[in-house]
Amino acid sequence: MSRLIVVSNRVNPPNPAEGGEGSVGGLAMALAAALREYSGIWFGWSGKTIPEFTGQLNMQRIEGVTVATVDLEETDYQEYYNGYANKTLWPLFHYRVDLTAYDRSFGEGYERVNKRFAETLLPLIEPDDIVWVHDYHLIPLAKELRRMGVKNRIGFFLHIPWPAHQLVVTLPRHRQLVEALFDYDLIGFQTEESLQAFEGYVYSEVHGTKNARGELEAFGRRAQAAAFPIGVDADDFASIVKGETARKTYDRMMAHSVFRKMVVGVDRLDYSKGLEERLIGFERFLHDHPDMVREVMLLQIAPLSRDEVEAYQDLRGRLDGLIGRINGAYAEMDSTPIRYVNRSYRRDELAGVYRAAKAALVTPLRDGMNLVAKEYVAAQDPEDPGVLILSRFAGAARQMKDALIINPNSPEEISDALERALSMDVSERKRRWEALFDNVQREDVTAWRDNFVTALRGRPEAGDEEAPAPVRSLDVASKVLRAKTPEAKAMRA
Ligand code: ADQ
Repeated sequence: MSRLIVVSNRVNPPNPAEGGEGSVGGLAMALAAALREYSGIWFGWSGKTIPEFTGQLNMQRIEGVTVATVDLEETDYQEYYNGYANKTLWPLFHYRVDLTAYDRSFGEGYERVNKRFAETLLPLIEPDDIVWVHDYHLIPLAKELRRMGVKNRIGFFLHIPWPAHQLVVTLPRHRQLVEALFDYDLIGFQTEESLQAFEGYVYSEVHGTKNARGELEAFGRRAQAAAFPIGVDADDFASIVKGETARKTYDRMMAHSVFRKMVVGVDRLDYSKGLEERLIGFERFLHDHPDMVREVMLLQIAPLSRDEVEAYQDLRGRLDGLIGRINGAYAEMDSTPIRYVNRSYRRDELAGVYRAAKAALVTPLRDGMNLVAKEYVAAQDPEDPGVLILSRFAGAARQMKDALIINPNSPEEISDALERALSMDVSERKRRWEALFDNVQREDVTAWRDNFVTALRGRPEAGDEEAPAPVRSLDVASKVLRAKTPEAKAMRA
């Protein structure tokens, strides 16, 4: 069996001392779970900076995963990570053109670091390995590896949305970015919507086509593109919620919310997550339902993220002001409507918090998927589940149709959904939760990994009689492969 080499910007191996996970973030959570059972290597940036780049690899074996990391220069960190990744691509791909910085030095830093990553990774790649590259930080990595002669199959998965054509073209050198994607054999997106937006760009901007095998052809090359919605380790989550830490956390949360129903929000502090809109919606709810003011509280957990970037500092200031205003207006001597926490928690603590919450508010303005929505569902008590309120702009909304789906830009919709969630009878809560949990469990992180890896391995080279059958039509394949149905199992076998 060939080895799997996973490449991502940061490498966060699972750490049992932290409740089984590394640092906060959806990608880290997913990859830690995905690599747990796989033989292979996880390669990326160590998170450290040094005065001058050396390309020195640091190899470690952590919890069954071989981890290879490299340090970056301070300029790399500023231009590639804080710059092109977090000030250019992240806001643009989340439809925030107003926050997008188009600075030539960022683009140069991005290319330079991808080249450095490729040079450092090269000696680790063996002929049969397959390479799986993750996220917007590393789009040009395959291009660099191909230049160095790497012929292995290389796949790319984008964890964030692929935006509409009109937005992509605002990026200087957008063609080069898209062309670099055609050095991958397989390009994965979270949703059909992102896939279609990407295809739309390829057809109308560079006059690409789709061939009879369902591959996209452009720039004189071809690549397979499909949607692979990411999931969580649902069974693991459902089991850790029964553990001691989760139960203690649950008890503590229940004790702190006696006579009150707790609503929870858990997000990295990021402008894409719709935190301000959520708070304004909650304020609207308090205004619309004065009788509920003493009966409901919102716990918002929002660990700081990318706090060297100005847009994040600004958001933090606005949230502080908004929460102060709402608490000032609606707090009583013995109750505060919003409890706001800027730190991260262990996974098993979060599980206990989710279970104690009667509703979860997940209100991103744009989100590739949103794993919190899935974790919340996985952590519920089947006999008395809470209600998920979910933005239609989260990728997860495509699969989680039994949530209360809202438009986060509408305070009224958030207010109405809260009222509905908190007064919903147990039979409707159970019916909705069962449908949601069924999906979260079926389309979990293992299915996501296996579907992607199978599709990456699966396409035969022209004239290769020994190779496995080609993935059928991509549209069908992306739907079939991601499911845990007998047909999908047969295709994966
Ligand atoms: P993120 O933008 O980081 O991920 P999300 O999918 O919600 O967003 O994942 C956040 C993860 O961080 C969750 O697993 C959550 O439990 C964890 N987390 C959040 N707050 C925490 C806290 N205070 N303490 C501990 N853990 C915390 C990106 C994309 C998403 C996509 C994922 C995976 O932006 O759209 O779903 O990658 O592909």
